[in-house]
Amino acid sequence: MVRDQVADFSVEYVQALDEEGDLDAAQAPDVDDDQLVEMYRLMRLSRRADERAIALQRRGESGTYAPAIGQEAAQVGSAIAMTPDEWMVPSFRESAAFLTRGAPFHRLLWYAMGMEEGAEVADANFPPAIPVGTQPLHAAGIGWGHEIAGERKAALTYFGDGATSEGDVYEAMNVSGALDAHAVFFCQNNQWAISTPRETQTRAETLAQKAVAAGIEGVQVDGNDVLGVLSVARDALESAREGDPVFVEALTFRRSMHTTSDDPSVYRTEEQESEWETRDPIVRFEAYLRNEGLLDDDRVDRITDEIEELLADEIDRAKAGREQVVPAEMFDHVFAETPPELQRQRETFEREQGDGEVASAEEGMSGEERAAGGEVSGRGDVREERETSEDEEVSGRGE
Ligand SMILES: Cc1ncc(C[n+]2csc(CCOP(=O)(O)OP(=O)(O)O)c2C)c(N)n1
Repeated sequence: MVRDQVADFSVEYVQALDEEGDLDAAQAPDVDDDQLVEMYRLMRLSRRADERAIALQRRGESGTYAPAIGQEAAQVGSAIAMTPDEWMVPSFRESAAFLTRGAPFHRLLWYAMGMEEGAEVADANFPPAIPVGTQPLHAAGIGWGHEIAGERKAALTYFGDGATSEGDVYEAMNVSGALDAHAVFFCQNNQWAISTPRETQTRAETLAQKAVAAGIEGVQVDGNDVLGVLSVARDALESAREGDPVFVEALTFRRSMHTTSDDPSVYRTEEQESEWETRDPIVRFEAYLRNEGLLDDDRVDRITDEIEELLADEIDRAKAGREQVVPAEMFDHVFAETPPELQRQRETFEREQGDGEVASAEEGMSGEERAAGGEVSGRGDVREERETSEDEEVSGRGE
């Protein structure tokens, strides 16, 4: 009888900046001073943007929103490692990653407000995926495309710990391994899938080891350490660009609610929350930058003021755009050619909507214009609004 061990694996854990803000030089990525401060600004921008989005929802000015509060290091550190023309394939919680990639905040708000314009595919950013764990398949497809085309590019997809229990996620990793897809699977293990804790999500000791069965590399990183994440994401992207996909598990914590429809106090304790408060990604990074002499009170105040001004402006843009929306347009972007049943639904919706201003704009349209998406529909105005904002570089990245 033969009885041999045929497989053995381990999972590496990476941390560059510890909880006190001390840097392990051996793990530190190469980043210049301006980039360091920019990463700090993006993390602060993202947190504040989420706070403002929650407040808008509470005032009834926006729909459901999924904040990334607590996950800024995981998202900023990974998104900034990508080149602008590499595809980001996000879930519904990637506000910090969007802002890092230059998406304007008003577009995230439009999405939360239920506007089609917020879901536009722009600047190599896929729209947020609401069905849990479906988007890694898209990244696998894009990544396989890069392999076929011989392009040195990679797609990076974001998903949560809960998504790793979905078959789609494993299938995406497996097919990527088999076909040399240029894909990075970036899991933000924020400890909760709504009310399901990580402990009951899976019996696997790490989520990163889920890569083993797919035959691809898996690595764990301190997801509240922006420098560690940057370092790991850079390596993962480099590897993926060569046709070797990587699974990254970023250990982090969702500090806030799952979405604005959720109340975490129902399922988790204050002790759990305060334990992670001490590992806040922004506090740690700020301590490091202050130690390095890259931040002081004055600079922090200036960054705070700039962020407040930028967000106030973006919220005004979001609201102005919302005023011009024609709700019936939600039917126009489902199929290239609207099938008769959907057209019937659209007409019923328009008839029953009874919104004076919108109805009169719609009444002014011929059947042909309506079928064509309608230049007179008001969408043109929204587009103009968006173009203006992009021209003026009112984005997360612009100063
Ligand atoms: C296929 C599918 N099943 C269930 C849901 C309902 N749902 C929305 S978010 C969520 C939990 C997701 O948790 P996780 O993947 O850890 O991501 P997180 O929200 O923590 O970022 C669930 C079950 C859904 N949107 N899609």
